[in-house]
Amino acid sequence: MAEEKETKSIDQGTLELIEKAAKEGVNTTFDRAESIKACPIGSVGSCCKHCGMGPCRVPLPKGKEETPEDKKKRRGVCGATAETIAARNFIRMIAGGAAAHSDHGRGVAELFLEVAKGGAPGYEIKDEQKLLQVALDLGVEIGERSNNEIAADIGRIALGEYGKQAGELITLRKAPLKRQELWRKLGVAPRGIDREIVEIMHRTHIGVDQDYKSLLKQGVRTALADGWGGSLMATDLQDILFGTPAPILGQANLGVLEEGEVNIIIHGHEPLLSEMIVTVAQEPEMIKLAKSKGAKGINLSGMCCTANEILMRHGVPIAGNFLQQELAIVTGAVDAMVVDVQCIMQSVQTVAECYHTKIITTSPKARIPGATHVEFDEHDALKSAREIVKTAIENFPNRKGNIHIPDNKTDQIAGFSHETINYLLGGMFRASYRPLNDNIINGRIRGVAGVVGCNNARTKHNEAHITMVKELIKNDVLVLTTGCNAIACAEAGLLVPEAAKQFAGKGLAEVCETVGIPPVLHMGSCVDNSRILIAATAMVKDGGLGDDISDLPVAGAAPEWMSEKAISIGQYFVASGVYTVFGVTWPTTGSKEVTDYLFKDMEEMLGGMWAFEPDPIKAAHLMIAHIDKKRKALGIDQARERVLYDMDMRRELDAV
Ligand code: SF4
Ligand code: MSK
Repeated sequence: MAEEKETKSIDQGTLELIEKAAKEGVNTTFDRAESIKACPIGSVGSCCKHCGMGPCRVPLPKGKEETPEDKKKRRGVCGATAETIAARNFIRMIAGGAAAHSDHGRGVAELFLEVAKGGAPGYEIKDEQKLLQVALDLGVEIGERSNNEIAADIGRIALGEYGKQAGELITLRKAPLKRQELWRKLGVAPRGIDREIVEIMHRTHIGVDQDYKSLLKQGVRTALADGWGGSLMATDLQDILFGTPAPILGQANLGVLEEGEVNIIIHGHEPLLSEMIVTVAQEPEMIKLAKSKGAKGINLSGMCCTANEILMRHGVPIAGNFLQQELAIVTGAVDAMVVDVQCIMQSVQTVAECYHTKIITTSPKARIPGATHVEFDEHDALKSAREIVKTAIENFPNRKGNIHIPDNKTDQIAGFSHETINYLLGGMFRASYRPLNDNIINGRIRGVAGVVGCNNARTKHNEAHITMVKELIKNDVLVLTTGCNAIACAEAGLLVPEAAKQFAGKGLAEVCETVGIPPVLHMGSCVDNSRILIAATAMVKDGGLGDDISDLPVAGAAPEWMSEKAISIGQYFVASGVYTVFGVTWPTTGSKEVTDYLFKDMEEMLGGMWAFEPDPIKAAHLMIAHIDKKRKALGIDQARERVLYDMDMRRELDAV
């Protein structure tokens, strides 16, 4: 039993709850990952189901190299080749991911416009400085106009970017100039966000685009529309509405649940309603109501990226990441789990039925049969939030008594937005990335890695995340993190300044100690990967490390990815010039040509490329090798040796 447990997570509390679920006969994703074998076609070929003549499977020949004759036969009923099928499937993943991020961004833009027009009571513009910055970015007149007038123009322009038909996205201008020129030259500068996503769906319909290179190019254009468009605007507008994150202390892991309090978990991705729930949960009448039901108070916590959003701005603790969502309910202490969109397992409802937990869906786009639905009304968000909090409180007396909350939680410092890093490194009056660049040039920091992405039930929970991040920081690579990787790092105690001394290499530890930062910087949720793009751009602009993102000693990774959003994120990192390594599995192994194009040719085109390596130590060393390659190209690979010269060596040099 002990051996079996160890294969499922590196986290003690998670293992305890997997065992509790098993004892109580509750089926979880960990069980299903064992009983449902992944369809083998993913690793031995490709499969298309884009029309009623299929599904068409085009497997690789068994146990031998593919010959040109084999290749001719590897076609669907319509004649589509294995390459076309692999590329179509890959970019449909990008379309799915970009749609999810961008629809999130659209929702924020719609609310933003309502707030500016005074139609969304309870919300206000919290960050005036960022409002003005975004106004400048989008070319909105500032003058003597009120914040609401400026915001209304920003909201209208942002919404327009989704449906724009021609030209290019305004926010592409935030990228380094050389990068923008490259995108234009290659014809991959996105026009409108929705247009690029729709075009993928059109091109991948039977009988349309049947050239894998052309298909993959549209994948690049759409991913750029996500990273530098929809996601970036979601981050910017959320910062204006809810405040730009600054370093804040919080806690993480299932141990943040409180047995004596009404536990409400906010799960999903959009902070629009959860911001209001944070406010309402602190209202004296709500606390009084909770006490009248026998609870000591109300304990709010988060799950997945909604968790990251409310942690970054309010210090609300995080109960767990993707693979811990069912287990939180298995504690028996969750009175309500409030969900919006993305990464919510449908099985939270079936698990909840074994306990007393109420699953409350809130988005008209995401319903779950059996769940309670309280639709988020942005025109009266406080009312929706109060109804939800009340539902949770009323449910507190229904607990069944079989409660077990693991005793594990860790401290974490989150809130490292681009603006914060700028300020922390350079100070209020000379905010800049100069000290970071200087420390990269002098070799104390070897490079920077963005490590992000999901959990995947096909691998041991959090193991690859933590193994990779520890290996990187041990080798003096500063890690920027978002999403479920950030939560894994928090749970492993890597998001506190003391972690630098314990886990980081000497150079990185020295810098972290001087600035007072952890060696792993939590930058937010999945849409906040745009913050990493902006940080990379700031490094380029500060000088000394080349004139494009592809010149920087940086790399990206998603060691436990599973969602289509991760593929879109990976592709926009690659298209921005970043070497990006994914773990677990790779979706185009059914076609050598398509895989080679992504893994090799893209570097020539874009300066960034994909790689696949499921072993997290090997993957970390692929990233370090890339970082070293870039250091060499910049001529800063010898910097370390320079500082090691002692007096004798200097005298020797003088004598020459
Ligand atoms: Fe088969 Fe072609 Fe239809 Fe795909 S589009 S299912 S390859 S016939
Ligand atoms: S929540 S997309 S499992 S990171 Fe953003 Fe985690 Fe991946 Fe969802």
